[in-house]
Amino acid sequence: MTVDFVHDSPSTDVASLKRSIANKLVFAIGKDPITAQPRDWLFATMLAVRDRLVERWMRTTRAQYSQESKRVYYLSMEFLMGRALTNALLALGLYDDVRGALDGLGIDYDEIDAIEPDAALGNGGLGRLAACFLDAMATLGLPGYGYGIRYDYGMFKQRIIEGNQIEAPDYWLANGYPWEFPRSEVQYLVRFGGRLQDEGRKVRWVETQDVFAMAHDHIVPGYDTLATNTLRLWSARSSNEINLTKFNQGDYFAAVEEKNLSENVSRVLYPDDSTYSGKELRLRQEYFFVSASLQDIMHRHMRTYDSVDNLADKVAIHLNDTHPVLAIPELLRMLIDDYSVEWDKAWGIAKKVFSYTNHTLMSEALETWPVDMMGRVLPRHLKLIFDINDEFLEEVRARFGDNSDIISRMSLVDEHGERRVRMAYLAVVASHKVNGVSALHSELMVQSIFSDFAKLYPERFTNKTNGITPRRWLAQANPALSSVIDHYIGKTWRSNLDELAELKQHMDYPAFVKAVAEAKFDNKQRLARFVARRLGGVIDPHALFDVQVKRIHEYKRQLLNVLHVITRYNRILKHPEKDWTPRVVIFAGKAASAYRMAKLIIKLINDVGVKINNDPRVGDKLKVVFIPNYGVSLAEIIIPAADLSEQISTAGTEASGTGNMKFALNGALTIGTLDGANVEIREQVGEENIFIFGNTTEQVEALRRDGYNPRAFYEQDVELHEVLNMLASGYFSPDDPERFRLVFDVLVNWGDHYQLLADYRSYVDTQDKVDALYRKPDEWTRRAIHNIAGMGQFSADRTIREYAAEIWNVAPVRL
Ligand code: 26W
Repeated sequence: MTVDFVHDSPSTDVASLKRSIANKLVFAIGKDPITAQPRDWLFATMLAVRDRLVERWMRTTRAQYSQESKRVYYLSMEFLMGRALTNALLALGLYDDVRGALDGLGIDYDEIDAIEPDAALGNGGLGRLAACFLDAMATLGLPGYGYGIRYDYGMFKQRIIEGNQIEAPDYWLANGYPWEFPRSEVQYLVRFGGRLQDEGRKVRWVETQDVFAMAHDHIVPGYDTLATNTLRLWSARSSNEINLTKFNQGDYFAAVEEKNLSENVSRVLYPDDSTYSGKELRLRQEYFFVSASLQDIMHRHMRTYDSVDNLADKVAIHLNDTHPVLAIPELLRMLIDDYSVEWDKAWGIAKKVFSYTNHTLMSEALETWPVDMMGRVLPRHLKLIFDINDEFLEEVRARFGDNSDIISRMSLVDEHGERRVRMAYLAVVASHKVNGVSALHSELMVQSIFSDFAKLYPERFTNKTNGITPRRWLAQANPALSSVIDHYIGKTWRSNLDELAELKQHMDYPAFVKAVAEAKFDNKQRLARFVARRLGGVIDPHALFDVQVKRIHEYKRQLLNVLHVITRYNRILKHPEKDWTPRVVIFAGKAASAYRMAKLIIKLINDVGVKINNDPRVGDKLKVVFIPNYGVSLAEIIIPAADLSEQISTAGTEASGTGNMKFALNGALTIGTLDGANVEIREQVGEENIFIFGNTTEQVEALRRDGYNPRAFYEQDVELHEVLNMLASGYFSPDDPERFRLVFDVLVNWGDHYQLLADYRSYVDTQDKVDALYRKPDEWTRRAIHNIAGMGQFSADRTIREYAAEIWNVAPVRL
């Protein structure tokens, strides 16, 4: 560019920040400070801070172009970003300055921070992992792009009314969202339905119903680096504004109806991560964002290189679970039909571009789309999948012989009953790497769902143990502990988490141990205040805070936790004179709206809480709290306050878990099974610093294989017997004695699929050991420090470095 282009680089001293915020309030928000509301100040501050990111963002993008960097595109249906403001300020190193600037304007930072809406565009672990990965990619300077959907409604808001979950819509965009840049000039046409016209090698896809995908960009700041990445979210825009004929005939509603229908595709996040439901709108959502993203990727590539020949050298596309797997036939479609590439070459390119992460082994959550439906919605893609399958099954025959068993087991199309496309198999066949998310899960993955494929493509399967970003999950969520750590080992752990190991050297300084304990106590007081404000209940920060927060699922076994709570209650009633270790058992989490058992578990937790919390014989010895509306921002308050982290899934069911890492990083001790990443956490912190209980994967398997009789546990364990009888007899539901009969039946009479009763005794006995240790506060804190010190391995930076080197083959951009 030769034109003289001058703009003001925003300064970052307190006085300039103050002026910027004031200017934004007046000129961008259009508010007089006399009448400005807290939200006006929040938005003004966000805009002022965003300004400080834009130049870095442009520099990063330019550097990627000029260095012809290979880029990685992380395709995910979910990004659970949470709040953006504090994260950006910490990344920029401007946190204290902006606080000061606001102070000078008479505004309390904490007050405006608390009203920033969470970007809650995800369900749980998979969505939050995507957000942590974006943070790590930016921090490492990798050219990483997130692509997803800009849902109008994110994860529903949960209210608890009379102990029941009530869902309310999360219209997070209601007041606008100053963090995003709408790009109305970046729109791609996405087509559905129609029919195919065969033209030899190419196929014409005609008479489609079309919708535009419009880009919205979010800045993803790297921590303590100029590198700044992009999360691009697509929102649906009708392709035919309104139907003018109908409009002119005076039927205004019919005229806008079509527009509304086509824009529905980005309306709402599916709030279910437990069961695959096979709804057509979901298929449309998946294709919608995948098609827009691939068009965008191809557009960017062709602008620079004008050839598809080097696509695999410059583009890596990562599939976050199977939800974006339609990217595979979509890339083939574009290469073959739009760029006239022949099949073999197109397929060869695709197999180098894609990689895929599996996040669950549970069959009920694996996506399979009816052939019928796919044929209607995406006829061209179905045909391409059949073509892939033909070629793939040839390979299977060549390797295993013409064995019809193997062929039908491995086929991308399940022919039993209604024919269905197996999306996970398609992902495996088209990806050069397939990974699980913990050592155990990656191992089980190749032994179970992908065992045939692992024989055919052994080099393809690998492990990438999950990680979390220490910026949000320690620096931002836990300033109290962060400043203690800073004092002893300096501040650079934020981008090099392995340095936390140095904390062990200070273990013998009583002042250090005391400071860590005090930070925990501060955080417990902070949570107690929050609970008092929100729920009106009083909890004592001196009690042991025993915390289980995550989606409500039978496999995560919140019910096992409840069985222990009731056991403890019974013991207290029998021996009120004993010197009990006071506990507050804290739950939070959402249930999928159609998941009846999960909702019943929420009701049970609340009913048990009402009984115990109001029983004068119990007093402060035991309290049960259900905190509504779990999400990223609530996690940031709860996790730093935990003494004990409940990670108690049936061995073999939790792919990794990432909450487990967040708790340990914040100095909670884990009580957990040998499941997911718990196994690796134990290796890192030492087995004396974690409470492991229950059956191993092998033992769980053996019980399933050889016959498991939960009733025997019910009959033989006196305490368990009593607890279960209380559920069945309506002890906790006097208003409806039958309410929890179902829980009893599921556990005692209907096979107890997740084997709670088999692990009950071991769990309860281990909880006794927890009590004993908590009575030695210094010893407890020392073990907590071992946990903090052992978490270096679980930084998302480590995980992303491994993906970059071993899967994506991408390198940092030089700035
Ligand atoms: C199609 C319905 C559906 C939607 C989402 C089924 C399954 C999912 C996700 C795969 C569920 C999920 O979030 N899995 C979690 O992924 C985390 C990140 O890898 C792991 O830490 C958790 O163990 C795993 O449950």
